[in-house]
Amino acid sequence: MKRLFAAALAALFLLPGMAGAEAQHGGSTFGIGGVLMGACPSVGKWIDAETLTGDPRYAELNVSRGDAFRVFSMNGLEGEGVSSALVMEDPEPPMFDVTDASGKKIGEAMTWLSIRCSWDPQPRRAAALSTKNAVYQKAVEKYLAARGETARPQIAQIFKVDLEGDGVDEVVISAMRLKNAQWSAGGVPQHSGMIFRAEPGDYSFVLLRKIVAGRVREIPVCGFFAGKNKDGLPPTMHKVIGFADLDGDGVLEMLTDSSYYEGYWFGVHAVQEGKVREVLGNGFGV
Ligand SMILES: [Ca+2]
Ligand SMILES: [Ca+2]
Repeated sequence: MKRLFAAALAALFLLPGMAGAEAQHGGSTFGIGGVLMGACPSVGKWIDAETLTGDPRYAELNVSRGDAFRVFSMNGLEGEGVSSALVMEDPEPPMFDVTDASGKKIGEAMTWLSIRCSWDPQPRRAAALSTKNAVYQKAVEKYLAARGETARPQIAQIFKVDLEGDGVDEVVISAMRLKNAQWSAGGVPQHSGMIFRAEPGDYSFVLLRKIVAGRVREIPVCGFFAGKNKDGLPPTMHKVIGFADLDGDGVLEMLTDSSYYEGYWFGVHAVQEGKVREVLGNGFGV
């Protein structure tokens, strides 16, 4: 009875001028590595940064100086603070920082998630698994072979995470063979840096392993395959940078960083009916 009364009271105060679902949801706004990615005014509705900054209908969700944001890494909540004003300098994407009470920027790394929303965007955490895992080595080898790639599997990251919260874990793998890429001391991929041309046979991809209708399926998230590279393409390094529920439906989206010669791209990928779709992306470069 008490709850019913509270709900009625909330509806009374929140509903005028707003759709019911959006009033309860409150919307989200988020950036990765300081790049404004977009907003979700409601569950499953993805607004890109260009629309968010240009369409007056979304002015409430746009970033202004002093908005409350939380900053997350793969390790969880890194801090809470307020946003700077948006910096709009073409051709760069809109950028903003989040600073703590002492004015210090939160998130030293390039790839942290800054988000403003009313729910917990990280209700479940991903666990990093050993990249030497034989089962996943075999899976990647099979995936490459099916694409006609003869290069041996070279796994960079493996994460175990329950995306939907249905009690069944998904596995997200990034694998790459980029002959001239930069790797950190710990064997973690860093950046494809200033490599102008990929070597033949170079590859880099992110794969979701998921049980769909009782069967294990491998669903591509994003990928680069140089093949013989007759066109002389630079390599793209794809890697996983996080998992978060950005639209408030309780399902985690996959966040990726794709870097290439003088450019980078952050992607937000959602699983929809057994497929993976890039629902939002933003970055810099040609
Ligand atoms: Ca699951
Ligand atoms: Ca979600």
